[in-house]
Amino acid sequence: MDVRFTPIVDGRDAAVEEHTADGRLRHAIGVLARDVPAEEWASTVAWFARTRDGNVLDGARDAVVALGGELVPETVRLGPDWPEPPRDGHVFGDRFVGPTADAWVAWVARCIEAGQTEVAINGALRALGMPGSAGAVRDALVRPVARDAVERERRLAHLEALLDAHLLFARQGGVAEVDALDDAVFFAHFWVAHRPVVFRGAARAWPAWSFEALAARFPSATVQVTASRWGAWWRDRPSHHRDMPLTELLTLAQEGSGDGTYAVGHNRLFEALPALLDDVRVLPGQERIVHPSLWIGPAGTLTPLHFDPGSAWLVQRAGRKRVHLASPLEHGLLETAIDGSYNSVRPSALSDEERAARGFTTVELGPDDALWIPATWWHEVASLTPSISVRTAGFRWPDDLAHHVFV
Ligand SMILES: O=C(O)CCC(=O)C(=O)O
Repeated sequence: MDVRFTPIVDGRDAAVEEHTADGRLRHAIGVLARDVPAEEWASTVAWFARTRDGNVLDGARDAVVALGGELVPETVRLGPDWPEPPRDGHVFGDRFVGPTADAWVAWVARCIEAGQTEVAINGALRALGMPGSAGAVRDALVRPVARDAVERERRLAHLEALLDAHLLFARQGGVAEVDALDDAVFFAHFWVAHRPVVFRGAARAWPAWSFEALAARFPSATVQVTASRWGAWWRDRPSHHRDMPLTELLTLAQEGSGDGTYAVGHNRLFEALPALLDDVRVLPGQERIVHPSLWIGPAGTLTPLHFDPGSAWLVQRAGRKRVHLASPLEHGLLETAIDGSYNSVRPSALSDEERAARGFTTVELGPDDALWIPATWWHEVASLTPSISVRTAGFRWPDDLAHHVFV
């Protein structure tokens, strides 16, 4: 919409010229000028200012109305001496929310810094459709709160710039692969940088596992599997669980396919098979094994895109898996998040180009390869063949995000 206004002519006299020289009026003109030539606004604003002693912009606003015009806040453009007012809102659920009160307070403080007067700022707020914000001006004048807001805004802009720079970096780097890794290198290059790494052959020295060997070793064990991981299954895990003999699961894993029967992380398999835990060794960065979980399933399992609050090594003990990873800096993925840590995006269903555009990197794990998944990194995991994997935590350094450089 436009500001519609028919300029008056009868107010243009010497007195009007005198008033337009007043700095306050120039502000008023700056506030109101958009599609109408500045001189015409000048005469109108000055004319009304002359007839009223109060807020020049009140007068200007009245003038617009009196003359049958309409002042639409979005079309108001402030003059060059004014900081850009907050305009952008954000989408919250399915609602559009305008700029926050904080943003307005910060803007008022910037206006003061720019030398605008209280009267002019109040007028500008009114013209911008924020008539209730006079309190913000008073706040900004008498309290440090607004200056703090300015500082916060600057800091936020700085952090956003940093985030984008890191994002660029994260996208360029891909996921590193190494054949050897010690604690020091792991700490300096991956833990601190909060970057995943594939450690090829990491579990080569562990006792070998195979479907047949596990079946022979634990012939009477019963394990819990997750059946039918459809919809938001994670909201009610127990209803998707069922018990089955380990030997049956191992046979099914080798002969079947799909996501219908999969022993996933919450299955307490290591509680059922404590002897198996003795075969699990620490990897770089770990001082002991914490939260071990065992994943056994056929080709075709698909763990949807999600992130975990703690870092972990995902170790492939038999078969192959494909993992699509994305950095937590990929803030676009926050828009499609479900229940916080899951996501409706299915990277495996996207084309290579779409995946790259969303910042995904893909790695494949073969027997005894391990992938370090840093806390909060998005990952979707698909098994390409019958598969046995182990996931462990227990790192030497607190897995709290303050220890990573990005936060
Ligand atoms: O292997 C899988 O299917 C999922 C593993 C996973 O999500 C994890 O280790 O965090």
